[in-house]
Amino acid sequence: DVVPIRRALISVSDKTGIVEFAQFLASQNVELLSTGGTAKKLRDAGMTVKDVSEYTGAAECLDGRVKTLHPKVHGGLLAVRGNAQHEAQMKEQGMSFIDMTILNLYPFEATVKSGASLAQCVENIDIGGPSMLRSTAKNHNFTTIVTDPAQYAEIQAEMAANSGGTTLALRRRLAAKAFALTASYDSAIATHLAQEMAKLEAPAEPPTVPTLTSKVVVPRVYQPEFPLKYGCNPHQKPAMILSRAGSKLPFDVLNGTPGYINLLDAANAWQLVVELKEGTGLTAASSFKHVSPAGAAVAVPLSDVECQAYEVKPEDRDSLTPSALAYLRARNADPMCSFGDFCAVSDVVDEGTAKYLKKEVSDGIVAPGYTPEALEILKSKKGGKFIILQATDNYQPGDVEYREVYGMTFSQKRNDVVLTKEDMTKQIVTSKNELSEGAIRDLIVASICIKYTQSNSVGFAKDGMMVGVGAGQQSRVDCVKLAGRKVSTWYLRQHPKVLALPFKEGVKRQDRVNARVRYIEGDFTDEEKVRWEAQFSSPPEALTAEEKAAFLKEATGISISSDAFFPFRDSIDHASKVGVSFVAQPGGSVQDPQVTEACNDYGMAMCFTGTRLFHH
Ligand code: 93A
Repeated sequence: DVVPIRRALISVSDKTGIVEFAQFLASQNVELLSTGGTAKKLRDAGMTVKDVSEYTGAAECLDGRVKTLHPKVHGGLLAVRGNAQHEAQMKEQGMSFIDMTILNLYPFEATVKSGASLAQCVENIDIGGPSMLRSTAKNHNFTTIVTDPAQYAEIQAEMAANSGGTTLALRRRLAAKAFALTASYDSAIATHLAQEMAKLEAPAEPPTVPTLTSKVVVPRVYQPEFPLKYGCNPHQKPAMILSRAGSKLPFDVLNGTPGYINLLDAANAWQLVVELKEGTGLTAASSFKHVSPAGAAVAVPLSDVECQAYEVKPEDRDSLTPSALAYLRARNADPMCSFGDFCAVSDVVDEGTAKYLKKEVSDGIVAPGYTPEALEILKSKKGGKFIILQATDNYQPGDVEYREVYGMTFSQKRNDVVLTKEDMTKQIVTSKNELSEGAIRDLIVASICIKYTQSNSVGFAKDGMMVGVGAGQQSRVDCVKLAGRKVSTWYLRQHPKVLALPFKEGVKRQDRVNARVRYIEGDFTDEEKVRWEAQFSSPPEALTAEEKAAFLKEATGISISSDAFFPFRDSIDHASKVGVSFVAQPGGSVQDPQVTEACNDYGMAMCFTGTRLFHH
């Protein structure tokens, strides 16, 4: 795999060490081609070089913008050695093999740092250099790309040790470095141009904006939108919401005063329902607490037992609109956690949904619109303080997101991956390799839900509804245990003894929710038990461990999705205890075979989506 170097093209902006390296190449009988400034430097040192323009027959032009952009250069670099057709075409067009390119790029970042004008910076965007770099690096089976004076010594040593040739290992390593270089070069250009744009769009002077408590200076790339009472905590003020200069916010505030965490919830809850609707074609809703979903669901009809467990009167069931149904399901994944939630609905909120919401303790809602009746009902909630946000029509967030933490500004491409049926079915790795439409829908629901859940996360779904979300645990198996406990509680809420609990008149809705959960958990002290029993007309008989176990055995057909791979089989072992039949996860662990075997042991079907979904 050693390729001898017979001809090299040298084109460097940073001419450090180039004369010595070129002299070494000449000593190995390498013919040297070179561009204007580089050729002059080498000739001044007494060397013989051929101008690229002499080789191509095309003069350098346009102030040097076109020097090496010529088929004879790229053909010489890209031709596959030993390919008869390539070689015949080269001959026809008078091309010669070029075996090595030594280049470094126009100093774009140094020009920016020097405070040069935008025009000067733009002139320092190298076009020909990266093109040759890519051609040479692509064809590294035969060609060697040298991009940094720091590489000269190593290459010289390698050529000396290999009779003037380079090894494939070295050529491949250099090619990888070269592509990394153009990636960061282009990213620096993109960042600088975006910053220049923001400067153009922002007001000339940074405005000072009054907040509720004092004044803040707004960085130029932002424009102030509205003040917040405080940030994450009451002592974190001033606080405000800004938008990127030149763009709008994704929501209009129709009622109430949203706080910092409300808006974080709204941003996540809204994206989640939009994607759920796109992914399933069904109306969707979500219920958020502390920037993770307590529940999320699509509008799938309720069974009789569910109606009882979720306190839906039989006569009301048929009049539930899709929005009301989706929110009712989202709220009933974990109604204890959903207390004081921020919710999102994918469709226009109607009177039925508003009436249902009115009964629940909730902080606010985001939706694409509200009927006049719904708006009136919601506005009267919470003494008029219920937050109502309307999502902006056709809002398009930027492709890149920025966030500042402790003086560091992070930027990343937005997580705009769309999870579809294809992701759930393209790589099913278990012996059981068929998924029903319902299972596919539930895996999509669970996967989209965890995309908006603080990591690590796993989520369980059944009948288009999340039935357990495990958020923000450092170990994956803890997520499974936490969410698995929620699944058991959700399921046991449908136990006949739970449905029959004899609540006294006047016990509030949320107190009934909490009392049922305590009944299922069953771990009262004597004192707690007395207080708990006071809510009932007669003391309920305990729900025994045996009764719970027998009932839970009936739970099956549940789907689980994980935001990253399962590192051990323990998560599957735990999932098997709460009726899991279907699993979606990215895959990619060294223990994938053991995890797959665990699924096979329990007769589960598991698909690898190939997409990690960490969220912070
Ligand atoms: O202006 S370019 O974008 N167009 C070209 O065709 C071209 N060819 C080489 N930049 C081009 N180069 C760059 O010129 C190289 O990447 C290198 O940085 C520089 C070397 O120019 P000189 O040899 O004239 O100093």
